Amino acid sequence: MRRKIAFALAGVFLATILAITLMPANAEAGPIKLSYANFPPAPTFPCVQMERWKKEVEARTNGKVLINTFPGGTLLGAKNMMDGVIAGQADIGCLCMAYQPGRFMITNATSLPLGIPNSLVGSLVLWDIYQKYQPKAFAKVKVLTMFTTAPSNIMSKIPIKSLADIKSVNLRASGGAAQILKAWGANPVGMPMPATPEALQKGVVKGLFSSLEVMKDFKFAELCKYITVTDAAVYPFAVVMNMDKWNALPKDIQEVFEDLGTQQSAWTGAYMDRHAKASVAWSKRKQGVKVFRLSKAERAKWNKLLEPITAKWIASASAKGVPAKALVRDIKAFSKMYDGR
Ligand code: DTR
Repeated sequence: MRRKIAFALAGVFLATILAITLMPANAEAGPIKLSYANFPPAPTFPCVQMERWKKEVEARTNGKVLINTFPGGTLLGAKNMMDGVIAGQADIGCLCMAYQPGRFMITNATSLPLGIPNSLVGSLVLWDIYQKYQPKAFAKVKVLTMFTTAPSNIMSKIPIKSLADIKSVNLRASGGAAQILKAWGANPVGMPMPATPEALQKGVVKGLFSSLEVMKDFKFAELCKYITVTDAAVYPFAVVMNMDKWNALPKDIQEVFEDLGTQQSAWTGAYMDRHAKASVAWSKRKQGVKVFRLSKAERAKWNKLLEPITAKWIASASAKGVPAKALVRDIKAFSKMYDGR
């Protein structure tokens, strides 16, 4: 009897050891955890799209992947996002490419004044441009998605209805958009978006040039009581992942991320367009903001001043080896295609 019990116990012991050694490594290690850094505050659109992506990834991988999000520059800031992800300080990061104009010349061409009508079209155009041209600037990372803002407009503390009104006014803008303001005679002051609330409060600038959802998300409508509709240029964004972390992902997880690339671009574009409209409505209703539309004649004058910008950019970018002419042609053609014109 004793021997039988001893055998049975030995059997259980062996089975347990076997079960432990044969258990797949992943089941022991638990879910794959990835950090995702973002530079602006949580309620703003880059972070809203980040939370949406996180939710989709966690659902589509049945919890095999967990995304830890870090909004508000808590892990990486606006200007060290790309290098921070390359160095592995964050696994994933969201960056505004316009803040480093020389580094991302190909994708930043989408911020030229080429008439991209909205964020949905801009986002799909940018994603196609990235895929077609495969810029070297992204060779050290895996690009998960790209999207753009809605077109930029002037938000200001003083009414701006004409070129005379905008002359020498300090307005905040970044990247290529600064040239647009300069062409209109304003005095562009460059800084990333998270630095703008303080600059407005301190009076360093009298307004800014950006997509209009920021009137609500940053409460700029409390200070800027005027909007001048210019619908002039979009700002491009990218979401990038550390290359080693990407290479270490199982194939089925990589597929989930890749499937989300275009979908996330379109989702963010549509969200941005909806939200910019809601922000203007809120600004008018709750904050008494006035919206100016330039007369046809005035608008023609403003547009005329922007014409040399693209030609000048083509000349200087071509000199640096960028296929600038083809790029501008493609951006215009893709934009028409997605806009259904
Ligand atoms: N227009 C760009 C980018 C931008 C637009 N909305 C937000 C919100 C949060 C951060 C950046 C942006 C800009 O003016 O910086």
